[in-house]
Amino acid sequence: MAKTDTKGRALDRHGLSNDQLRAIMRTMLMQRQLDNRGFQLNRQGKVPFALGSEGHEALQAGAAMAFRRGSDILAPYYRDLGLAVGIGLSPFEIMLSIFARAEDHNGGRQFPNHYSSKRAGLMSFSSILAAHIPHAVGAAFALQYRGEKNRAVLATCGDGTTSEGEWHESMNFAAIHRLPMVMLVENNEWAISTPLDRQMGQPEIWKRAAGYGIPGERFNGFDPIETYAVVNAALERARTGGGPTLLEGMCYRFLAHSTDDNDMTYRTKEVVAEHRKQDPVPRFEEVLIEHGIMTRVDIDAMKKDVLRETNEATDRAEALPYPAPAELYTHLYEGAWQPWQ
Ligand SMILES: Cc1ncc(C[n+]2csc(CCOP(=O)(O)OP(=O)(O)O)c2C)c(N)n1
Ligand SMILES: [Mg+2]
Repeated sequence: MAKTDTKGRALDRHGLSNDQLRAIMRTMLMQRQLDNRGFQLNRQGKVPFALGSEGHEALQAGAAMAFRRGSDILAPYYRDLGLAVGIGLSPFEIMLSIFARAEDHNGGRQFPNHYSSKRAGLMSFSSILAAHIPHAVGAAFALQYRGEKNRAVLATCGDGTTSEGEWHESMNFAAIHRLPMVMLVENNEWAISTPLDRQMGQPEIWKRAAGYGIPGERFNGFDPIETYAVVNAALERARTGGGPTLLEGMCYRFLAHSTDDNDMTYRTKEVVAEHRKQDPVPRFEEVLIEHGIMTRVDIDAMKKDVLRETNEATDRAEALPYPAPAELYTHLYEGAWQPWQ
């Protein structure tokens, strides 16, 4: 794993322009702001549920930069707020989902934080762990079957999800057919209250790639540039007929699993504080300042702008109506059929 500390060294930017590096910074700041807003709205009693993704910012913003808009497909999981924003969902679209308003892409009927967008190539998914991985494999198989070159599927999940049978079956199938797919595992060391050592006997998930006969790699998910480089190389291999890759990005879940979880029942404040020292957001701010890509003034202005956009998106979405009760069965049954008929 490369070092995130770049002090005194030239920045290995892996071909990323200054504009792209600033875009990564903005995605990370937006993710954190929207994350916090979800928790605040929940505590204000305005939304029933929110999921945090603090600690995953660098991993998701770096991976989003490697995603090719307009041709790649993203099969994400519920903690992928930064990936959703990074591939082009607006804060307003995120807020429509969190508030479950009728104007939301899913009509306000999905679980909060379960965004989808046909425009952005973001597949709809469920909260059932690993259920979306066979869907991702199916999408990759369709690309191959139709001979659609230069397209790939980026699928993500958490460390705990790799214990599911569907995960293994999907990896096996993807490997056999050399599908254009990247399986990106966001290893945050926890599956709600289950730590890694209660989840698997071999804690290096990337090593399972050898068992499938595909390339595997672990990387530092607190470093967005390293993440970009690794995910980009794997996506490029997938797009050009080189088959699937298993990637494992190391990060940490700084917040509780969700607004319904109290993490102090299974870990201590001290342990979390120790991991917070690696917080990828201030670290990346320092990297950009150190290498003259942004100044502290630029970053503060960016934070203000992100807050303004988040506030506007919140107010706009909150003012909109819920789906109408009469719409309850729309899209559930074929045609105009209703279950009481
Ligand atoms: C099939 C299934 N089993 C259990 C759950 C309950 N559950 C929801 S999230 C979660 C933990 C998942 O952990 P991980 O895959 O590491 O992702 P993280 O939440 O850490 O990002 C569990 C057990 C579920 N949603 N689906
Ligand atoms: Mg986890």
